[in-house]
Amino acid sequence: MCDTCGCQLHHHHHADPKIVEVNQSLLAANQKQAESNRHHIEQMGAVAINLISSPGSGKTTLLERTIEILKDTFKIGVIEGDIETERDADRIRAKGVPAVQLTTGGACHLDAPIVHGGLHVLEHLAKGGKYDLIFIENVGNLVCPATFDLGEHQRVILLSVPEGSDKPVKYPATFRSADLMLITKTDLVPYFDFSMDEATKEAGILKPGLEILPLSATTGDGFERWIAYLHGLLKR
Ligand SMILES: Nc1nc2c(ncn2[C@@H]2O[C@H](COP(=O)(O)OP(=O)(O)OP(=O)(O)O)[C@@H](O)[C@H]2O)c(=O)[nH]1
Ligand SMILES: [Mg+2]
Repeated sequence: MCDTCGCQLHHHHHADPKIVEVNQSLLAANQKQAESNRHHIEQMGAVAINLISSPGSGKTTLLERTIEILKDTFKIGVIEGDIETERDADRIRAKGVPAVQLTTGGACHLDAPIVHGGLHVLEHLAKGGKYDLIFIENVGNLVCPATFDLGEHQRVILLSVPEGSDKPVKYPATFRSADLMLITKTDLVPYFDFSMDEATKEAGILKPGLEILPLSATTGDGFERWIAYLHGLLKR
């Protein structure tokens, strides 16, 4: 459970009933805003992807390489969530793509109201306000973001090889909420005690049928399947 925002308090059996009530109404308000965000994103012509992982699992690096490959094919926009700093948005802008940095001022996850503000800014950064693909990079955290729908169409969870293959079992709610799981930094497999079998099997138990793609943003290994997945989303 998260001390900053109290998210997932509603799952905590020792919680004060008053806190549970406040939390449920907060989540209901979030859900309502998320539906409105989804509509707004569709009005902008786009499909949105919410990227969730621990800090440093490779979200921004994945985006940098993906943008290099796809920026002449699709109109891409990025919303970056961080506790502080414009660093990740600056990395994306350096690739020539519009990026909005949202800073949460301490909170460990993005929520739908803050993303709503980000969508309006992103809209003004593109000609005609139109995009094909909007990536929302969540605050690095494997617990809190799972509870908050941002209005995305797809939720992609990254697990990097150095974190260990036990992470799906240890953070089940997050992996259960995934539409796709990326196992990142596969170039590091020789140096870590990471079991592809364990990670894949456990994630598959939490979310039967979950698609899992291993890749490396350093070598580009596995990117064909990731790029094909993105093409598939846009054909729907
Ligand atoms: N070896 C290797 N390193 C990688 C790979 N992808 C990312 N990294 C490194 O991992 C570190 C963290 O990468 P980021 O992309 O900043 O991670 P992030 O998930 O955006 O981090 P936060 O935004 O802080 O949560 C950087 O030093 C990257 O160079 C990869 O495929 N292989
Ligand atoms: Mg990042």
